[in-house]
Amino acid sequence: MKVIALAGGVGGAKLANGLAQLLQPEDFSVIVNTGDDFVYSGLFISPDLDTVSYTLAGINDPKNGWGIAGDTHTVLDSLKKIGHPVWFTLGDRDFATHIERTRLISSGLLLSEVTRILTKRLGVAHQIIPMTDQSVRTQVNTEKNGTLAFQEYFVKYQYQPVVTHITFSGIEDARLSEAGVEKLEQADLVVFCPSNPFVSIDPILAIQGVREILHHKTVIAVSPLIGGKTIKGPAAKMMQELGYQPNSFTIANYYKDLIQGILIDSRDVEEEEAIRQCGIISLATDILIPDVIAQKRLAQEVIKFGKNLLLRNR
Ligand code: FO1
Repeated sequence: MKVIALAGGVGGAKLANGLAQLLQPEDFSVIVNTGDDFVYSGLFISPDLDTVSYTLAGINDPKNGWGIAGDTHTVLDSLKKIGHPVWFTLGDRDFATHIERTRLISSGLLLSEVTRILTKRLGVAHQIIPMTDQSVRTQVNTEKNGTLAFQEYFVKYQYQPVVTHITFSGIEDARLSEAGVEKLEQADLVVFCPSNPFVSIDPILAIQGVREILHHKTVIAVSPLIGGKTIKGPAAKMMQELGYQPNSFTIANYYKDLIQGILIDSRDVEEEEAIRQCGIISLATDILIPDVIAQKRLAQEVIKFGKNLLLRNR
């Protein structure tokens, strides 16, 4: 069975890591959101691509989920001392990734080619694919702070501004990367990772042609919410601000034209009936995956659930 995951940052990386532990590189790849990308001090930063890459390489910082474990901050501290504005934490080894990515992009390579080179150098066997080689930038429109670039909203303002709507600048001209088209078309099972639906999965789904491919696939999602709260990040807060009830039923309903199944947490078992009434099959299990053992266990359940749905769809 060939599986492809759609992922954002930390939550997505964790499930992708579990799947990568169980499936061979030819049977599993990940398409990653690049709407969070930005240029910081002239460097091309791809936070979600790096979070997924570092996690699959086993070098991610286990406390934050992003960045590299044990990284030092000499460059950042020195920048601060000489007056450089510092609102985004970059470790020294992480800086090396951004410098090299920027060099390779400036030499004319596509982001997907650069990602292939960088992940290979990290020893990642599975393919990590940026959603597009074109520039798409997530813009968060807020009640009091106007339009913010995603990292400004997320890191500089600590996702405190109230969100009114979200847009993906450049999306009209974006195309799924070549590797993305190939892997998505080959896939038997597509998994939406437990990532923020509005700012991690939606940018991927907004790319021309993606929804059309998915309409012919068996697709399952893993909820990013437990007991109405986000495991990490602003998904629940955003849902409330955008007029949704923050729960796993809302997630199922939000994806209902694309998914056939959803994994929710056992603590949300009472939402199963409402999910069933949307025509979606649910599986209630433990979806909290803080470590590799838990990531592998959930990935096993995802694969088994997906196989059952594939058999039903035949
Ligand atoms: N998240 C933060 O909350 N604060 C940071 O300073 C920060 C730095 C950072 C550096 C590199 C990287 O790859 C990710 C980083 N993140 C940071 C995480 C990132 O902003 C978010 O995880 C994603 O963009 C949302 O998926």
